[in-house]
Amino acid sequence: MSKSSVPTISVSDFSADILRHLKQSLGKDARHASLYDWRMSLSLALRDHVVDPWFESTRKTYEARGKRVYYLSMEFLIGRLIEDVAVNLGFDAIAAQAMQSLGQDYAEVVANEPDAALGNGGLGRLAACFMDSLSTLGIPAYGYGIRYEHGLFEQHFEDGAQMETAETWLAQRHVWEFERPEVSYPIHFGGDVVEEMGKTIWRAGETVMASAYDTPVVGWQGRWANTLRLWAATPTTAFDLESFNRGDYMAASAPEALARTISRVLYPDDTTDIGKELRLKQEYFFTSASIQDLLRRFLSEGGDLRALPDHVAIQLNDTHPAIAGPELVRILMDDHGFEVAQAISTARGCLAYTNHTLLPEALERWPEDLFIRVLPRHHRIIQLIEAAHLAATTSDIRILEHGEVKMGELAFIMAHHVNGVSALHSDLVKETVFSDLHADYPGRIINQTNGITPRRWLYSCNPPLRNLINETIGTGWPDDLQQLDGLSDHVGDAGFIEKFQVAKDANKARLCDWLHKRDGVSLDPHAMFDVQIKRIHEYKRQLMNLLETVALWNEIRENPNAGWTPRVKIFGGKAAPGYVVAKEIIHLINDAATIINADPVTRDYLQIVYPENYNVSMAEILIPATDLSEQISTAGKEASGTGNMKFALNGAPTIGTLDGANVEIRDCVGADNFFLFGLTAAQVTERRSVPEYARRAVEASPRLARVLKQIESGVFSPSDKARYHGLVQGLMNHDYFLVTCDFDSYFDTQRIVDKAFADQPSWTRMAALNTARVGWFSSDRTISGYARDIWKTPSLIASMGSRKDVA
Ligand code: GPW
Repeated sequence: MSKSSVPTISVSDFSADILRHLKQSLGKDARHASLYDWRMSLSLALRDHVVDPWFESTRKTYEARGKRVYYLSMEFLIGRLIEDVAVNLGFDAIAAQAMQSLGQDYAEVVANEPDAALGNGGLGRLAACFMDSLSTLGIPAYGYGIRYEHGLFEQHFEDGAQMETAETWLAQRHVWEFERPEVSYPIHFGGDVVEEMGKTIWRAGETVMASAYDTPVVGWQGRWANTLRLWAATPTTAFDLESFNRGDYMAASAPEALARTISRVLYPDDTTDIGKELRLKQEYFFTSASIQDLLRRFLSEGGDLRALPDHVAIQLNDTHPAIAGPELVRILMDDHGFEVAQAISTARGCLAYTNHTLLPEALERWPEDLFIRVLPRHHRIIQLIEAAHLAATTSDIRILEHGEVKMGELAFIMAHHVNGVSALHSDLVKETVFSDLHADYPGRIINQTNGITPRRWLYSCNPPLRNLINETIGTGWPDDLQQLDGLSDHVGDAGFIEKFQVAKDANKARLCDWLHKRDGVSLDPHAMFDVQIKRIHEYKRQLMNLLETVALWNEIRENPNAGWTPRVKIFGGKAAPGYVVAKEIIHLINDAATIINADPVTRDYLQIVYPENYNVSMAEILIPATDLSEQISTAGKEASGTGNMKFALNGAPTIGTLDGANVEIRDCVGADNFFLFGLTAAQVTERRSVPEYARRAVEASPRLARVLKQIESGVFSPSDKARYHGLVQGLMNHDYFLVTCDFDSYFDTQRIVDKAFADQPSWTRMAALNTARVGWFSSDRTISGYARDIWKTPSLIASMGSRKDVA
């Protein structure tokens, strides 16, 4: 790959750019500028330097006449962009110096940017990492999604309970995007389907417009930039003048309100029940707009639709855009005269599907009557797709069954490849949810283990470690992460280990400052920072972590002078607003924190903190400061996990189960550098068939029985002693996720962690080996795998030259 990391601008020139934007774009001078004005000016000055690589990439893509990747995703969990752009352009040091020369605190200006939180968790963040890697690798690609007016809700705690308020990132101007008023498409819903002169016609009942907003996504060293195109819903006619003139003002603005509702808000459910009509409309809205857009692009270049699969690779990020199959078939048949079989095979040639979960409650199914009401033409096309599938195989798997439309089956049947997101998960996809379809279409299911972008998740979020790595193995690693292997040669060097520890300590100090400023909370920087941050879900077992914390509290109280390793248990994460049990778990963690943190006997050894409103930007502070990474899901339930990779990369060993990508992380870092516990996926399945397995596990563990009794009897909820009665009874009677069965193994392994942490040099060596050995988990490696095995798209970067040539 071409290497050109030398920024092409001086600090004084860049400062002048910022001042020019302050004046011309913000209408302020330096004396009157607010933090917001400075942030906007800096962003605009950076954005100017993205435009040339963006145009150049577009031109190269056009000239190559090759294939483009279209990544369709309901979610892009982006976070802030200033640092991302500055780092990728090689402008990070210059931007900081320029702000300083203007009398501004760079970190403060950067932190003024609201997170773009257009996603719930792992699936959305993966899409954002993939966009970064697609650009870094120079693969022509578009991300397609929804421009939600309100991103993921903001969380705050009232007496320990989660409360939600609307997120309002678009209340301020979003500087990174370019509005494209000329790019808009009609999206139809409802109505009926009629036959007229041998033609099938969909007479829609309702139409909204999808309008494009483009954000350039620049890759490492500015060598390439792709586009993230997000769709906003707008009415076909802004205003019903007739109603207005009658004086009916509500009716006059009704069409506008109705249309805009579609892109109003991100559904806050992460791997939990969904199935609302508006959600189906959102899915079809952005999928149809994206398909219309890519077809327009293809046809405008003079393409013959029969050759579409040679030019278009559509990746479905889970089943949320699975309607892409029927939509493409519909357009090929109804608008371009394709026969059914030809339309289906052409569409399949373009489509691939990524499965991200085996949890039954997250596998999308729509009531058939609702589906017919919203998408009558697509329902008929699904019947045709199902018939073709049944005719071509000996299968008895259907898409339409028991009055439901099964989107997983639809996506599978319409895709040329289906991939899981970790080795274990892909095996389970073959063995469980899609075993029959796997037999019908052998070879269709493949694996692409997830990855994370090392630009955001090491270079940018962890300056102390970045600098140490640079001085130890050079600066080639951010786009070739396997080079971190080179650190292995240094872990035997006491001087290197010392420096690694200094870097970790600096990150811990940064977290302490941040938390103290934000929440007034003080932490002991010498304690082990034990961190579990992710969405709150029963299968992720935050509850098991809390139970272990209470057990530890009990034991410290009984024997305060036993030489305990001080720990801070840090939790972070949101619960879906309708997920009652997850909200109870949050409440319990906060209640336990109140009691335990106030205990003078244990105060020096144990503290619980749960900062409100966990998001991408908080992760960027927490992860580099972490000593121990909690990846403790019930084996077989976490498809991959990606936080697990971020922690290991930043030098935090894992305590975890053999689940998702934990398995591959452990293979890479070595069993000695990973704290394994718990049942395997096979043992989990087996255990569930044992009668009363939870009750037995509790009876066999006095330690656990005591903790459950404390919680149930109101030790942590003195003002409402029955508060956790249901939660504890639920564990005793159902415990589907085997918290009780894995508890002892988890507790015992935590005591091994205590001992290991007490030997600081040896712990730090383990931490350094984690960093050295997880280079494989770069999303560049993942995207290379998709490009090679699924899309068959080459990189166009070699043909592009260095950034200097294009500047
Ligand atoms: F249910 N994931 C997620 F599969 O964050 F669609 N949200 C979701 O709605 C789903 C999956 C879905 C996560 C997985 O839980 C996690 O294990 C995985 O690492 C991540 O997707 C990216 O593949």
